[in-house]
Amino acid sequence: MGRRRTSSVTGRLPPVNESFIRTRVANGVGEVQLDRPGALNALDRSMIRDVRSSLLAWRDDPAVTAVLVTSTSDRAFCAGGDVKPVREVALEGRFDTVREYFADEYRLDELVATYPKPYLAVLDGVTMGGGLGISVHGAVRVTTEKTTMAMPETAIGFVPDIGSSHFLPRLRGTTARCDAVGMYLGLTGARIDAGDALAVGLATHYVPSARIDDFTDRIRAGRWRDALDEFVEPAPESSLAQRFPDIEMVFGDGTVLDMVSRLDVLTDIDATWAEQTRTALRSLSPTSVWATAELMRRGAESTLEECFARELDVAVRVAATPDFAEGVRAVLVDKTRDPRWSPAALEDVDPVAIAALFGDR
Ligand code: QUE
Repeated sequence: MGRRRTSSVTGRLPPVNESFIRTRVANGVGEVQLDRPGALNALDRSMIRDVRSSLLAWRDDPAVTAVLVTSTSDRAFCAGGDVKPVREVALEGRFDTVREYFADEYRLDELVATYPKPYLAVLDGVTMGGGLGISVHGAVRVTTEKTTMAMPETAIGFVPDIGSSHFLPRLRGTTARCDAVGMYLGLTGARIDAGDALAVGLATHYVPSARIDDFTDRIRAGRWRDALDEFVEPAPESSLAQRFPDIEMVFGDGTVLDMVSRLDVLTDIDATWAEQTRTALRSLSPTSVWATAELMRRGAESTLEECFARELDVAVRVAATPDFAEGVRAVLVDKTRDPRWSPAALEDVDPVAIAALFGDR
């Protein structure tokens, strides 16, 4: 596993004892380095706890005027929550522990969202799921040509969480109506690049990867505004933006089956994109896809706090479904990528089962 070259100014941060994060404070900047490169910085309970402790201490420390979050991996910022142990615990029926895991994670995300000091995240690599939770809610999200962003949970029989039912429906515009692009990203788990992330507002800045070490050194020297002024370059073009009209037509309203059927029948949308999107939607957990559409619709009219609370209830119930155990097995445990979903088709999902995931009665 490659490691970023040692920073010329600061060197690598000393490890927190027995921890997958490193921290330091210098020149008024509190820095968290995610340091679990072998797991692409997937967030386990200890990381969630340790990052939150640092943020809480720095929030109330007048010597800290800004927070920087980086990674020691040259491949990933953070691939998500560490869901393999969550699967184990769920298979043992220990749903109180499942709930504690997600509650801890969302509490951290909420702290980022309400952080009273400038919060800067450097997303120089894979950034998925929980990785968005500790970045997108902050003020500054810097991308590079190595950034790959996604909310890929429907591929593992889970649902987009970490507050995404608040920010995905609001990507482009502020009306209560659910944004079609957010619906598309949440349902399909589509991977997007820096240009796309900037076009939809998930990212705020672009810096070429080769300049990231100098950029972060400038921030560590206590000069984050200068760093942005000096190193930020224009956003690359977005291929996703070219698809906005198609995405609007397909994902703008209606049920999941309406959306799939529009991919089949609309003749004025890009045929290659329609085919890829149809194949993707048909390969993901049908239950997860239906639950995600409902999460996005409800999230469009909810506060962030309400979204976290709803996501927590839904996440714990989804973790009890066979699709979660099967999806995590197929993608992350055995890596066979051959999940057998139950029910197997979008047409076979029972609306009553989806309502039950939301606690409706
Ligand atoms: C969907 C997900 C995750 C995923 C892949 C998906 C996820 C996650 C990881 C991941 C990746 C590499 C690791 C690891 C976990 O992949 O949440 O431990 O080494 O954490 O399609 O939701």
